[in-house]
Amino acid sequence: MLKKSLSTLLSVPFIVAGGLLGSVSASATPTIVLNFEGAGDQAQLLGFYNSGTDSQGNSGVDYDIQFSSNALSIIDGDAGGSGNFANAPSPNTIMFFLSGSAILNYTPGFTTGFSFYYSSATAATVNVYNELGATGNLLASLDLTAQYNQNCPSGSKGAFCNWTSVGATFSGVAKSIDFGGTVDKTGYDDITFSSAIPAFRSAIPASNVTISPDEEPTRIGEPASTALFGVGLAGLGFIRRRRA
Ligand SMILES: [Ca+2]
Ligand SMILES: [Ca+2]
Repeated sequence: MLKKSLSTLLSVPFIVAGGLLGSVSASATPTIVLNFEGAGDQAQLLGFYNSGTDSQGNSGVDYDIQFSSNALSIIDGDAGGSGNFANAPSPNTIMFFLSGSAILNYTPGFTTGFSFYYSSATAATVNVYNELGATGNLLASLDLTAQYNQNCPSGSKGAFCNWTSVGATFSGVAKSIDFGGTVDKTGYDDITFSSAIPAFRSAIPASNVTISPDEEPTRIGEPASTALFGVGLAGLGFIRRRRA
């Protein structure tokens, strides 16, 4: 609702002057979507979205977003990487945290809302704060469920095959996100700033989301395995093998 109202504000500012939007205290920031495409396999994201590179020398759009060293990208095994997932909203790369505090700082700040897709082997809460380093006031909380392998389409090629969107609106300016207890257990994609609704499967080659029942899924470990995120780099290094 807020996003729509602000769009109206931008197009016909004189109409809403002194109107019902008086409660909006911060200027709306543009929507930014981090889809992690182009980042490396098991790379530290670092300056990938900050005019720098990830730990493997790849660079993305400059959004002034600097990642801490424990935020990693991983490419799906079906795209040549070591990831054990399927059906991500923007194949073939996602983000996860392997260790540490899993805090993402966004110094310029963002308003209105926050959202993303996730696939998780644990229930957790993601919190948004108005100061860096997960400090200051709590602006929003997003609850995650352990759904990574639930209700996946038949033939999904990867253990983490359920990607669910979650989002929240808030007032004020947010500057950090604490991904909480999701270290080593949760993948993220299409992380969206300034919108409570994440980008949905935009600009995805159809070949990356089509699941063919005729193609035998490659072995992805035991049914209950959470190998992709569950057992550290050894698990992350698990590379799916194609049949000859
Ligand atoms: Ca896959
Ligand atoms: Ca992606």
